[in-house]
Amino acid sequence: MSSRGRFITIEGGEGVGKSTNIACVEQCLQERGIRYLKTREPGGTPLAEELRNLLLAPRTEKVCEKTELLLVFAARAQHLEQVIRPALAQGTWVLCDRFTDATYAYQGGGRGLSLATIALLEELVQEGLQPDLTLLLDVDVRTGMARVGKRGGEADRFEREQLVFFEAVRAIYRDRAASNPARFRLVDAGQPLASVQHDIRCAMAEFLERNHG
Ligand code: Z5A
Repeated sequence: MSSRGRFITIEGGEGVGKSTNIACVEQCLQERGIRYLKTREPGGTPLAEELRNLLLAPRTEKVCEKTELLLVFAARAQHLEQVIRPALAQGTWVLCDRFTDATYAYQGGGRGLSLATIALLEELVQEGLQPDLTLLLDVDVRTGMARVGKRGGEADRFEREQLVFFEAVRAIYRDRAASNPARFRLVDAGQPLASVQHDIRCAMAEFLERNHG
């Protein structure tokens, strides 16, 4: 039986460059010949992608904070059972664009829901499963928002939030990284792209050294 795969997540607030940089993480895995699966949250299965669409679509009806939280965890439960756990059990590594740290940051920090409530749902859905490595891309909020503005396209329900929301998101992300240094690697995403990718490669090299001898 092959050994359990490793679970890597990439996180950050608006405009940190997750989509741009996830390819760099993939390249590190490919160079080592590691079998991996790239996925994302909310989403990753047909049902969870439908829930993602419900979550992100701008709408006139106010979405209650608890409704949002439950939708996020409903999508996660499906994703874990259908995709993440089976892959890890087969020895496939999982690279996930956002996971539960985003829930603490967006629904806890941004929406102001209790972190203890989030922890309860986390335990219910994850039963102790945590990422092995979380790359947190961090940039000051104004810079990130300016990048998203330049990228263009129609803003989703989260992207329509204001500075104060994203400051709260960033604060929770940073707190979580500071209180869990064994799992998190904080990357300064305000640097030029080449420097960001250099730091990601260093973080990955260190992790691979320990996890893929
Ligand atoms: N959400 C939630 O509320 N609760 C949860 O539990 C989860 C999620 C899991 C969708 O996520 C939403 O779901 C998300 C939170 C919520 N909120 N929003 N919005 P998503 O991950 O799909 O959405 P996103 O944040 O928009 O991700 P993204 O598309 O990866 O955006 P990004 O991080 O900003 O990445 P980017 O498109 O690569 O970069 C933005 C621009 O900056 C782009 O033009 C780049 O060329 C540029 N860029 C990137 N890096 C640099 C550097 N270093 N210098 C200069 N310019 C750069």
